[in-house]
Amino acid sequence: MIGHRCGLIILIPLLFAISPHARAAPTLGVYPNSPVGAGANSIVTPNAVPTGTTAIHVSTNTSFKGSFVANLATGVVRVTNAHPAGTYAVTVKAFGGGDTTSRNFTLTVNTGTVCTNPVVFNPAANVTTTLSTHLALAVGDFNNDGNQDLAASGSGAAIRLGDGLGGFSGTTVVSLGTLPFGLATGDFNMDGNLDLAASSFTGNSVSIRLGDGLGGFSGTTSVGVGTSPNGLAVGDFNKDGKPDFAAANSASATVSIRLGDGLGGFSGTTEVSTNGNTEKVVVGDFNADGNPDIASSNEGQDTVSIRLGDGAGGFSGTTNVSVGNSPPNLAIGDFNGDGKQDLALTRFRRCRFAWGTAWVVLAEPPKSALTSTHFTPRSGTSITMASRTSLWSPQAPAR
Ligand SMILES: [Ca+2]
Ligand SMILES: [Ca+2]
Ligand SMILES: [Ca+2]
Ligand SMILES: [Ca+2]
Repeated sequence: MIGHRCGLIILIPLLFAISPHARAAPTLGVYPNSPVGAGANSIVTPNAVPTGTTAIHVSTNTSFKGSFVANLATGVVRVTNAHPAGTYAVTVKAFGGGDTTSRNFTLTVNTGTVCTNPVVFNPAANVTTTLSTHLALAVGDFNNDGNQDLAASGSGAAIRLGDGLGGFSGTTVVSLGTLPFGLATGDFNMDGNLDLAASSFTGNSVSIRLGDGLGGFSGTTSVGVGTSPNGLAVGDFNKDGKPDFAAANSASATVSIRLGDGLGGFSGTTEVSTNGNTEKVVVGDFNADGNPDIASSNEGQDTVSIRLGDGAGGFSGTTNVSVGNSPPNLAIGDFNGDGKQDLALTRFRRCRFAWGTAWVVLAEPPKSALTSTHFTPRSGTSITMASRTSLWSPQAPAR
């Protein structure tokens, strides 16, 4: 027995001496607090390059609707389409050797020049693709040149690279599952290049395609979800620093939650019940507890379901907000500037092609006691849209 004890005492320090670097925690430089204009892009450069790092993820609270991507070699964080205006505490998390290291900085998104009414949008050139129909759109900087690019799904995803002046070019079409009604972006393998996720309505799955940072995408990963998935949203639901996704399943009255491994893979079987006919899903933090929540539009039920996240990948609650008019689409924003996240919904007037307004629903206090009256439809807040092409719905494809 004495001999065994002596052996252990010698062996433990010896293991550390043989492989000190295998257990070294990843390092990150210090990031400066940085400003950026609303709707603009920016880069935030640390004072040192990362070491021992195999993946980096950048996150902030769910009010921020732009995107972050970190370069694995340099640690530089690219901020794309920063909005809305506000001050955000940003966390940069490095992974490596089984350890993590975090750095924080403040991103201040400044309000641009205040527009005087009426706001006028001038027509720009149409972007053409070879797809016969267009089912969903996503925006991101796919070739890392600082200009926002477009992905449009139909029979695959057409990628068009922006020139920063409103023009787009390219011929890339990325293979996807059938009927991709939902499209979302994120850096799923955390290599610093934006990737694509697309729902497959008839495949009951979500296609994951990994970006090469040059505008190309590859991979054949297909993640099983519920029945007839439509809308998609990306968030970090278990707060492990790795992007996850939520898929709205229109035929199974659920939202599928799948957790990312930071390498481009997803797992899990969580199905969050909704009020039915679930078309779209968005990620917010409606009770302001720091855990991402989800809201789903339930077309045909005339409701929006709010489900609160536990920060571990689970969701609870039964709140269904009556909004009427079979909302097919929804988006999150703070439309009255009170710091609470509100919802905007498109109206669907039963008649397949006749819609023309967006409906704004404002969140009401108190946040700590969220009920179905928390989100109150406001009369007089409809926004008249120029034409049906201004507000696209997957339930009424162009014909
Ligand atoms: Ca670009
Ligand atoms: Ca990536
Ligand atoms: Ca996660
Ligand atoms: Ca929450």
